[in-house]
Parts: sequence; structure tokens; C-alpha cells
Amino acid sequence: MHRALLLALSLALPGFAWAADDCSTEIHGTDQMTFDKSEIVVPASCKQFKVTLKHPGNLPKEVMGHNWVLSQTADMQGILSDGAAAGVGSGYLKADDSRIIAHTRLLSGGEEDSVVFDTAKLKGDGDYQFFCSFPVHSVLMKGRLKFGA
Ligand code: CU1
Repeated sequence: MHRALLLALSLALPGFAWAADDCSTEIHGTDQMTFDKSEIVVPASCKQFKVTLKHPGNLPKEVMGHNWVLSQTADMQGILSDGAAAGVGSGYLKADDSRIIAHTRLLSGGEEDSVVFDTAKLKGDGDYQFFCSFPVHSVLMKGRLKFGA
């Protein structure tokens, strides 16, 4: 194969599966205790979806840590209560919490993390929230996730 074509393919392929149907998104959590998105729409054509959380702030996770957690809206308060009890060392999430559909790790300023989850876990008529499980942050740091819209 032609060398330039090989190079072009190798550059294009790693991101291809995500780029084709926009099966990924990026969200920022800040030192101001906010997310920069209040809604995420997962296209029905996506078998998997990737969320990349970035924390462009400067504060350590013990002070202003952020994660991105996805669950059914009805499960959110229980996950938050158990997460607060689990503490910062556990990323403010109970270990192996089956109510959590997907989550990143808890980030300090300057860090980022990604999570990929199967959209088979979502229903088109489901009611889903994403949020940060650091205590109290979810008052501001939450939003809706819709599947198949
Ligand atoms: Cu947070």
C-alpha cells in the first residue's frame, strides 16, 4: 500500500468509531463547581458512548474534586449518600455500586479521565442524570442524559 495512504489510515482509524456518529462528548468541571454542559444526547446509532471529563482548574480533589457519574434519576440520591459515606479515598462512590451506569474517577485540577459504556444499558424512555458525587456539588453539577433523541 502507498505509504502516504497508510499514514492517513493510521491517523484516521483510532478515532473513526467515535467520530462517525458522534458517539463521544467532552465535559469540563471547574474550580467554580460547575459543569459546562447541562444536557448530553447519546445518538441511538451508538453502540458505545465515550465521555471525557476534564478539570481545567487548579484545586486538588480533596477541595474541589470532580467526577462524572451516570445513573437513573431515581438512583441519584442513594448513590450520593453512599458516596459521601465512602469518602474522598473512594472517589466519593461506594465500591461496585450496581446503580451506577458509568463513572470516571475523581479528578483534581489539571487532570482528565474518560469512560466508555455500552448504550445497551440505556432505554429510550429512560430518565437519566449525570452528576458529580463530591458532597454538595450535585446541587449545581448535574444534567440530563438522553438516549436516542
Ligand atoms: Cu465536583
